[in-house]
Formats: sequence, C-alpha cells, structure tokens
Amino acid sequence: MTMRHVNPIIMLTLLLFMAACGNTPKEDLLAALENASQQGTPLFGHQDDLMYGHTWNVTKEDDRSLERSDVLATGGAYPYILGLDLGWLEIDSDFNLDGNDFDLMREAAVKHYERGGIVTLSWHLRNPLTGGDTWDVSSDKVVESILPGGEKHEYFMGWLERVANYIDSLKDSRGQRIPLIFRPWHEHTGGWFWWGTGICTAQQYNDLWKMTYNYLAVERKLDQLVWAISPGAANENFEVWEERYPGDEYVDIVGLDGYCATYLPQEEALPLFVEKTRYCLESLNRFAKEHGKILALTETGYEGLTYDKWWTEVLAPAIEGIPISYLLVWRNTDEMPRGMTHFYAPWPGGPSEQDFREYVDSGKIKLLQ
Ligand code: BMA
Repeated sequence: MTMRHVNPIIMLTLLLFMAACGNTPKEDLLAALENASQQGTPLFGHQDDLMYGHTWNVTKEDDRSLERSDVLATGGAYPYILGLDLGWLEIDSDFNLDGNDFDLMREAAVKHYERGGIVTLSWHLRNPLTGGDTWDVSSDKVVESILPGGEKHEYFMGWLERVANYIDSLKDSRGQRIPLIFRPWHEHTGGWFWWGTGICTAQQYNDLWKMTYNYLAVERKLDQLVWAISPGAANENFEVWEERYPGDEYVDIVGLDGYCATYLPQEEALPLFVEKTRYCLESLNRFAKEHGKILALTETGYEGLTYDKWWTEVLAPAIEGIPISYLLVWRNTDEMPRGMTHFYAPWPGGPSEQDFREYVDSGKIKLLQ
C-alpha cells in the first residue's frame, strides 16, 4: 500500500496521535545529553552511587532505602548519572563482581530514573573461554571463540540472553522499560580486558560489537538502549582507536575512559592528566562531530582524591571548553585488597569535599536538582 492509498483522516489521526505522544524516554535521554553538551555543562556521574559509599553499603546493611549517596552528602544533590555494572550477571550470580545485589541494583536504577536521572550500564564480564575474570588476557582466542562458528558461541549467547532479560526487567512504575546508556566492550584500546587491543583483531572486535547489538537491539528489540563506546586514554596516535569502531549505525555516544595516574608523583600526574585528557577528548570531539555522535568522559577520576583541589584545578581545566555531555567518576569502595584508597567521588570529611562543593556551586557541572 502506498501513501496515496491511506485514508487522509486516518493519516491525520495518526499524525496527531504521534505528536501527542511526544518524545520517547530514549529521545528525552538523548536530548538531555545534547543539551548539556551544547550548554557546556556536563552532567555529573558516579559509579555505584546509590549502592555504597565511603562508609556504607546497601547490600550489607539494613537500610535499603537507596537514599544515601556520597555525592549528595558532599555536593548537595544526587549525581545526574548513575553508573552500574552487570559483571557476573552472565554467570547467574545474585551479586555483581563488586558485591552489589542485582535486585537492589534494579531498584536503584528505577529509583534514579524516576528521580529524573540517567542510568548507564557497563559490563565487566568474566572470560567465557578460560573461565577467568574480565582481566584474564591469557588467551588471544576468546573473542574468536564466541563469534558465530566459535566453540563458545552458543555458551556466550546464553550470557547475552541473561543480560537482555535483566535489561528488559528494568521498568518504571508504569511498566515502561527505562532508557539506559549501555557501554559494553570498553577500554578496548588497552590490553587489560580480553576484548582489548593485542588480544583480538580489529575485525573481531567490530564483529563482537555488532553481534551484541544485533542480539540486544534487533532480536530482543531493546530499543531503549543508547550505545556508548569508550576507548581508553592514550598519549599519542589516539586516532588509531577508530579501526576498532563498529560503524555509525551501532553507536550513539563516543566517550573517553581516562584516569589520573597514581603511580607517578603528584606534581607529574596532575598536569599529565590535564594534557592527556584534553588531547584525547579533542580528538574524540572531532570524530564525534564528523560522525554525528554525542561526546562524553565516560570514566575518570583520581584514586584516593589525595589532591584537595582536584575538581577545580585539575578536572575543570581538563575538560574546559570541550563539549562533553557527561562525565562519570568511578566508585567509592574500601573493599580493595590493597587497602582503603579506591575512592573517586568526594565523601564527607574527605580531602576534596570543599573543593567539590565549589565546583558544583560554580555551575560548571550539573547534579540532579
Ligand atoms: C575496576 C575496579 C575493580 C572493579 C571494576 C568493575 O576499575 O574498580 O575493583 O571490580 O572496576 O567495577
């Protein structure tokens, strides 16, 4: 049937109906990101913000209200973006790799969305070939083994099915699936994850991304997902990351994962972070413009926050004038083997608390108001 054969009254009714429906939740999410990018006010994000903080943990304590937040306690509002990780969902665990109860994570995601925030999901999944963890790079055959025809293909599709089911279960109180920034296969320009450079070929990486997209977005029709790709920061030839890019139809956001080095003395690490972050973000910004994508700083931070002016004197100049839509700092946990230093967001009584408050008050980043 051609358009000429459609009854004009039906057509008009349809158009009026579509106009009345307004934006979809996914379109609203994209619009919020576009807007933040154009205004030059990135949305502030924190990994696991509602799940645990410097001195508390909802999975382990009786208070499961999901009201606590280190960002709220120091900056006066929840972060705009809540990051959560799906690692271990694939092996049917009740808890993710960092100890979060998956049911509580679902509640946190929905609650954050209903407060007006945006949720992003990463996936530090285990190694499907060796049985090791996400950092097990002992074999360069892992990606090959899960692609169609590979010995672990069916097994891995079972993992993806669990991820699809969980994503499908993230629904608001009206029963609508909540929009999500999905950020799989991240930091693929580094060599520390089994999908990284040197461990699989560019072709295999791109095929892995497309297989993931085709299953989740096409076969399972999870059309509420916004797809983000995150190369890791590198000092030179950052442009080579582009060979590990599946194509414009599979990606909405290009983001950088880049941290301030803790293995260098502070007087070297801080300026290096500013220089490197700017270099990579400017390169990504050119790419984003050419390809019509949204730019973000998808992971960042300085472990331990041992510099008390980190926010206004280091992070702010690292991103000044670059149209990132959001930035996300990593998690605040004391459960690391090497001790209590794995903190990236401010916490009450922490060294950079005052500076964070100043950064928020300056209006240069946006919390959930
Ligand atoms: C890493 C560290 C790990 C954690 C992983 C996934 O950067 O924080 O401890 O398991 O992210 O959240």
